[in-house]
Amino acid sequence: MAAKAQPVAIIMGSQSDWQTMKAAAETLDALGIGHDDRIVSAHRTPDRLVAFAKDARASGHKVIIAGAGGAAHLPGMCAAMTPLPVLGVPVESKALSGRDSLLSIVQMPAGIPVGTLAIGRAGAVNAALLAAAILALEDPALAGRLDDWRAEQTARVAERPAQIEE
Ligand code: RP5
Repeated sequence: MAAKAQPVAIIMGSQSDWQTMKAAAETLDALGIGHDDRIVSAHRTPDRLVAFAKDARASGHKVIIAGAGGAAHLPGMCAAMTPLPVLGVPVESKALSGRDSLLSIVQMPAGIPVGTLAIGRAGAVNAALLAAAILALEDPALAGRLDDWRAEQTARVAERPAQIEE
């Protein structure tokens, strides 16, 4: 029997990106959203990228989160080959602290959008939350879980800072 299609695909250019992208996976888990996590490199596995992106919609995915660092062509190339929304996460690079990743992902030509998030963990978490918000448009139960997640986040913020010994 074929595996159940997951609404979100998380793709990343390298195993080294998982340290960042697992924050997206954990956030989706917290919201009860299924995801398929894959290493798909625009440069090292271009045929895998083409096969994945061209089949993504038929595979049942609804949103793609794509994380990459350095010359981060993965989100844009993926977006070029699928009509699904693609959310790009710039992974922090060693050489340029992720500025290279950010600029590679954000400066898409008009006509092929990539929703670009912040560099690093914040971007990965927010990509998951944005994916959840997109899916929640047609899923009232998920919309309720997303409301709860945000309310819990608000409740965790103290009114005053804790006094920490120096
Ligand atoms: C990119 O090159 C990947 O997305 C990763 O962020 C970066 C470095 O990859 P590794 O050399 O660590 O495999 O393609």
